[in-house]
Amino acid sequence: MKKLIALAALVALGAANATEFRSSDIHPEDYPTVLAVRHMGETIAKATNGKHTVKVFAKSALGAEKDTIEQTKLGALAMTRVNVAPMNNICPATMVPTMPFLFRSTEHMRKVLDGAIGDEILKDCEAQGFIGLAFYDSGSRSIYSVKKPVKSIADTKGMKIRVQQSDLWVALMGAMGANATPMPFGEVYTALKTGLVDAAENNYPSYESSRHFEVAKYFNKTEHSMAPEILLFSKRVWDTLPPNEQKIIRDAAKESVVYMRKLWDEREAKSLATVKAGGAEIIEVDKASFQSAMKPVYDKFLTDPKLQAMVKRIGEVK
Ligand code: BDP
Repeated sequence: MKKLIALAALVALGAANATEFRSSDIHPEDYPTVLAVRHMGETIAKATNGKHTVKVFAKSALGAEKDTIEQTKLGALAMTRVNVAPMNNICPATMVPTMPFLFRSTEHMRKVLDGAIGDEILKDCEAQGFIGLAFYDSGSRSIYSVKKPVKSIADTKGMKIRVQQSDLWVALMGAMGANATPMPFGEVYTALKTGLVDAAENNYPSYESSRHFEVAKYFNKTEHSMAPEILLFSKRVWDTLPPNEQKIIRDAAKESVVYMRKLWDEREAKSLATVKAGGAEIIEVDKASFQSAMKPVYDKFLTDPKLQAMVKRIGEVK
């Protein structure tokens, strides 16, 4: 059934002269990722004299990330903006920028993802049916907890922590002594509130926009991963487009990164102020205690020499 629907959508796409590319996002309308894809759509509309437009469906209107990834692969959806985490099991190179304590700073992360390494990771998704268009910032992720603060790795022992749907993420929390519970983002608020999990982890803007800070007031600055966002285009739809239009889309995506980063920096500062005013406590953490426990995660997931070399190259980017 799913396949049939996808096929019908493809036929419709092929037949139509002007195309509205549908793109999904789990975040609300005013979130930097949503605004950036909209901006990219405007660039595409201008460059194609209105032939192609992008319509962004925010707030999980088209489903959770795992589902929209699947729809994009089938061609039922032209685009999806997701975190790299739910791509970890599908496209191995996306594990690299997810790895704990990999990037030294925001500048380091941006430089790596803007360069050859970033392009190699995007390209790696092609064999799985996705055109990787761009990475967007997602800041760094920290653990936020309901009942008690986390000051060092001793405190995460036995904690039930929600993670994104990725085996790597389950292992990452395992290395902290925690029990990972993978679930879609939209279910986390209730899971925290009902005690299904003791904690979750994310950046300031997501902690704020999801109102998770209302139920988990300790924001513990573990800053354990800078797993970026990724913008994916359906290869099935892509292959129906002429090269000049593909180029317009690629360029518009890259250009939207600049726009997104400006919004991101503003939003991080604004979100921090909002959660503090809402009662969140920002906790300083013994980061080294977490950092030194992460070797098993690298050993287990980065067995491919190509990916190991990539980590080394990232370290060398100044
Ligand atoms: C946010 C990402 C979003 C993820 C979410 C999560 O922007 O793509 O779905 O985290 O934790 O930071 O699921």
